[in-house]
Amino acid sequence: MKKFNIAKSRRLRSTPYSSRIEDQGVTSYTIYNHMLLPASFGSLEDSYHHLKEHVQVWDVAAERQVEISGKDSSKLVQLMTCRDLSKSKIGRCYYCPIIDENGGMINDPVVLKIKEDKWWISIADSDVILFAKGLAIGKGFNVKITEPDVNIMAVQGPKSFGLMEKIFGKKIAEMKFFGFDYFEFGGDKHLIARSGWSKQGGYEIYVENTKSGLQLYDKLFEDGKEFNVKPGCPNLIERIESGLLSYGNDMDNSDNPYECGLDKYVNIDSNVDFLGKEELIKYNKNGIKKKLMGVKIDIDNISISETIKIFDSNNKAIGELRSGVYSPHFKKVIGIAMLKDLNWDKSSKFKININGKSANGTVCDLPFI
Ligand code: THG
Repeated sequence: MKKFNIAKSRRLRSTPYSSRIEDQGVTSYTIYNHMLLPASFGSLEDSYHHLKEHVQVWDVAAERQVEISGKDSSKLVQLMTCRDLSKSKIGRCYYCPIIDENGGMINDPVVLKIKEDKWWISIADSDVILFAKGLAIGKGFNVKITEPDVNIMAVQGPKSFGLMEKIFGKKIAEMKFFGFDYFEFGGDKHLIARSGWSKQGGYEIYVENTKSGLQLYDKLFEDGKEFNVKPGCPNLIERIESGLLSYGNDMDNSDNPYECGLDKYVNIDSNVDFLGKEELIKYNKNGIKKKLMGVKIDIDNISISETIKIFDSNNKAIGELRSGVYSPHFKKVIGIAMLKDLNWDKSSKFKININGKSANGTVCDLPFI
C-alpha cells in the first residue's frame, strides 16, 4: 500500500488538545468540521474494551458550536429543526435533526439552550453556520450567529462518574442525562453536560477558557490514575453496537429523519413551524421507501471508505452498507445499511461483496445492544 501524509495548514484546524494527544499516542485522525478529530489510539478493540470498563478522555473539539443569540434566536433554531422546542428549558440538551425544505438531513446536532435568547448548536460534520446565516438573512431575523472558541473534551465510560465526582464534587453525580450546569475548576467556570457519543455514560466539558481547560485535561489524567484513565476518541465498534448515527457516513442530505429512524425527534403534530414540515407530513402519511437498519455479516473484518452495495438472492441491488466494523461481541461484522422496503424484515438475508470476497448477511434492528 502507498503511504502518504495529510498536509497540515491553517484550513485544517488543530485543537488545543492536539499536542497532548500526540504525546499520548494518537494513531489516526479523521477530519470533521475542518478540524482534526482523533480516530484511534492503537487497537480499536483494545480501546473498545477499555471504554466499556474504565474511563477515557476524548478530544472532541471538532464538535463545533454554532452560537445563535438575539431576539429572534429561538425562532431561527426552531425553523431549522423538526423537533418541537417550544417547551425547551435552559440547562437542557436536545438531540435535534436539522433539515432542509425537502426534509433532507442537514445535520444531527445536540442543541443546548443556554439562555432564553442564546443557543449552542453542537454540530456534526456539515457547515450549519452557513445554513443558519442564509436563513437569518433571508428571513430578516434579528440574530447574531458565530462559531465561538469552545473546545469540548468528553469524559466517557462507567468510571467517568467517579472521576468527575472526585474533581467537581457530589453535585455533578446528581446531574440527569442531557442536563448541563456550570462547575468550578481552579477559579474558572466550565459548562458540563451529562452526554457524549457513547452509551457507556459520561460527561462533556464545553471548554471556553482554554488555559483552564488544559489544566483540567491534565488533572483528569492525574486524578484518573486510580480509575485507569486513558486517552480515547469516539469508538467505531462501540458507536455502531449502540446505534449512534454518524452524519456523512450513515445518512446525509438525501435522507430524511424517518428514513434515519429518528421518528422520536420529529414533531409534525405540534403547532411550531419549521422548514420541511409539509414534506415530512407527506412522508408520514405516504410512508418511506428506504430505511436505516442494522446488518450482521459473516466475515471477519471490513474497512469502509466508500458505499458498498447489498444484493438479494436474485442479485438485485436492495440497498447499501454505510458503516461497518468487526464486533468482538457478535464475532462478526456489524453495520448500518440503508435498505429499500420489503427488506426490513429482521430475518431477511442478503449478499455482499467486500474487498473481492463474497459474504452473507442478515438484517436486524438498531441499536444492536
Ligand atoms: N456531543 C456533542 N456534540 C455532538 C455530538 C455529541 N455533535 C456531533 C454529533 N455528536 C451529533 N450526533 C449525535 C448523535 C447522537 C447523540 C448525540 C449526538 C446522542 N443520542 C442519544 C441516544 O441516541 O441514545 C440520546 C438522544 C436523546 O434521546 O435525547 O447522545 O455526542 N456535544
